Amino acid sequence: LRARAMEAVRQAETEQELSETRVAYLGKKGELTQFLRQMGQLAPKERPAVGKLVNSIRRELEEAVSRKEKELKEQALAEQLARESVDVTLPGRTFDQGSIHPLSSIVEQIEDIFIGMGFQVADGPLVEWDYYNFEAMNMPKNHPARDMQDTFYITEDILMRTHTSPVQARTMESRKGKPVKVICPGFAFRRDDDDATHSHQFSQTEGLVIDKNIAMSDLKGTLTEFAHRMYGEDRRVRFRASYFPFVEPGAEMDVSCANCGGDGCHVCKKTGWIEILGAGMVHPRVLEMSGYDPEKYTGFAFGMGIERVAMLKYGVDDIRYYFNNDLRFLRQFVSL
Ligand code: FA5
Repeated sequence: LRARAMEAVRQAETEQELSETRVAYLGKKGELTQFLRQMGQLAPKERPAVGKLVNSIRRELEEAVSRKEKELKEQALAEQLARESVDVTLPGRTFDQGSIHPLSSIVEQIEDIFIGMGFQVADGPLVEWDYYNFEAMNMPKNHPARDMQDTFYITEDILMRTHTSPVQARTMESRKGKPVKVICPGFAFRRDDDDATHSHQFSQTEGLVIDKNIAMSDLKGTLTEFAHRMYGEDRRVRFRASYFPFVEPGAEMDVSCANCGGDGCHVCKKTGWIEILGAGMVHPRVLEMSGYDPEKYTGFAFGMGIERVAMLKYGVDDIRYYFNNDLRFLRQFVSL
């Protein structure tokens, strides 16, 4: 019995098996316990010796069981540790990381350049009164220049702004006749057909400087400096006379094409130049309507197309890439 019991303990492979073995020999109905119960049937003088023997077997068995129990526990722990161990040499799981959209990055660069020249950043609503979008910009109702900027109307008097110029009038009103030096980046909307260089929703940055003795040379100097800081000192700029009802005189600024270096290619439509903004000296009527005395103050304003600035900077030849959310396009800008 002793040998059988010890062998059973030795062979137990799990704590469950060990516990079953212990019950089988040492439990209330276990073999060894039964044996002790039958002691009454022995002759009285044999009882002490047999009792001693059985008790010593019992102790030995109990010790063997607890040793084995410890052993099995350690083994289970080792197995669990092995199972749960982390292989630090395995390649990590990659996860997609977002990045700044190239247009947002361009806006930040534009803001940095102008803030560096002493400008503040102003803001205005996208849904705008006809008054600020057109009338305060010297385009009364039925003015033919309104046709150049057909828009989406909400009501007869409320529309999606067609340019960032209404922020000029709003800023002048809030400054109440004091000097102004702001840029205002934001969305604009037009009923233009979408193509490689036009979108029905796009972004502009307005600029407005009003003070005493502001001249056309300030406009040219500021915008030339902007182009050099944005594109590099080697890029050339040129100003062409143009017309906008809210400035006099008006101009447009072109930057030499980076794609062909000015020789002419498909990006610049073979001209060597790309137009990025409209500008001019603020019209006296516009100053007057927003509470400034045109005899005392002069100013210049400009409005640049942010997508155009970005296309020129990154050599992108279709504006629609900026809005399609194609990850193959956007991932090229993750380092911005
Ligand atoms: C204007 O919007 C004037 N408000 C700019 C201005 C401001 C002139 C202050 C004088 C003084 P224009 O319509 O040309 O002008 O637009 C300016 C720029 O916005 C364009 O050079 C172009 O880069 C961009 N732009 C205009 N329409 C679109 C369009 N549908 N999609 C993408 N960019 C556009």
